[in-house]
Amino acid sequence: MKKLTTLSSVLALCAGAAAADGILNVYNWSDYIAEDTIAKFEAETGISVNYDVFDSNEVLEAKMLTGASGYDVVVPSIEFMARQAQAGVFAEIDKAALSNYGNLDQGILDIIAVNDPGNTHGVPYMMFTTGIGYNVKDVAARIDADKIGSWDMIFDPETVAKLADCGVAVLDSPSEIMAPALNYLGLDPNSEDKGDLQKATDLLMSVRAHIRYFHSSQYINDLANGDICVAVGYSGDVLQARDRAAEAGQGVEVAYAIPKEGGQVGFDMLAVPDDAPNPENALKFINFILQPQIAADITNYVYYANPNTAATEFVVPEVAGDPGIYPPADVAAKLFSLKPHSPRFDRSLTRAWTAIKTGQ
Ligand code: N2P
Repeated sequence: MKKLTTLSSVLALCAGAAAADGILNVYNWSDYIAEDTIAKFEAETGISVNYDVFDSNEVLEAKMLTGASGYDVVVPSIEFMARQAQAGVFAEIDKAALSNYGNLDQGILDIIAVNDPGNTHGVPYMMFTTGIGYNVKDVAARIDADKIGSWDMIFDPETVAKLADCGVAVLDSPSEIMAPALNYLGLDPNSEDKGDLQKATDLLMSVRAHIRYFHSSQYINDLANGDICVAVGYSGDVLQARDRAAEAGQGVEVAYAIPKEGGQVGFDMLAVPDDAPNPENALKFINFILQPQIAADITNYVYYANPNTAATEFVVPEVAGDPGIYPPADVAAKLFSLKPHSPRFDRSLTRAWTAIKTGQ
């Protein structure tokens, strides 16, 4: 018995040592990976993954700027990653360790390089638009057809007032709501002008009473269950709500619109914190994600477009042909992307956002 105990404790120690070498700590957006991606990575590499989720860049940024997050891979949007990289938060990506890097679309890498010169600090993961998810029947019963799929559903007091009773939700994301508000007013969505920020703040204040809540992931289930009828949300999340509604079979029909006035297109990046405990495993994970079939599996599951050219042939036709996931050229022409904020503008924006949320 004694011997057995000794043997098993030795084995346990070995297993412990192996696990210490074989760990990866991932911090990703909620609802942003296929069901089997992590299991496949663990099976292929023997690395065991701790997987945590967040739903806003601000939450991730606070962790990154504090440091010692313990994460090996995180997923900031490019405009947030750019300034975090400037603060020295991320390691340089060793592209020589990524045999699948060549699968990435060079055109997309070039766009990203505007904010991450040389594509030094991140590898693009998925792309999204920010638009309007809505309950088809509830909305049709309340507003004119020509208002459906317009930012009027959020920013025109008269229109949003008609939707308030069935529930309007807005992302708790200052930059991603202020930008379309500015755009709606005919201003530059990336303006850092104080007067422009005041105009956009006034616009949001004028509709504030009709907004039920600000949250960046709750709307998926609420749309699917018919508990709200409009949400400013992320493309794939709204499309996941559409599927959940259809599966529930309760007659709720959800649709996604990239508003006709234009909306934000964004890029989320795989990045490795400078103090990551397992940086080699981080690169193994990134290289794994860059496999065409793996990237396509994620797109097919979460309804976000990936930047992997070699994955295209594995994206199923319903997804590849969905204009909410792969916007057609005329819609794409109206999309805008966000630039990194200066710290000064960011402070004003945070103050304005608090005022908007509290309605004061
Ligand atoms: C996933 C949201 C990802 C798009 N739920 C926003 N970066």
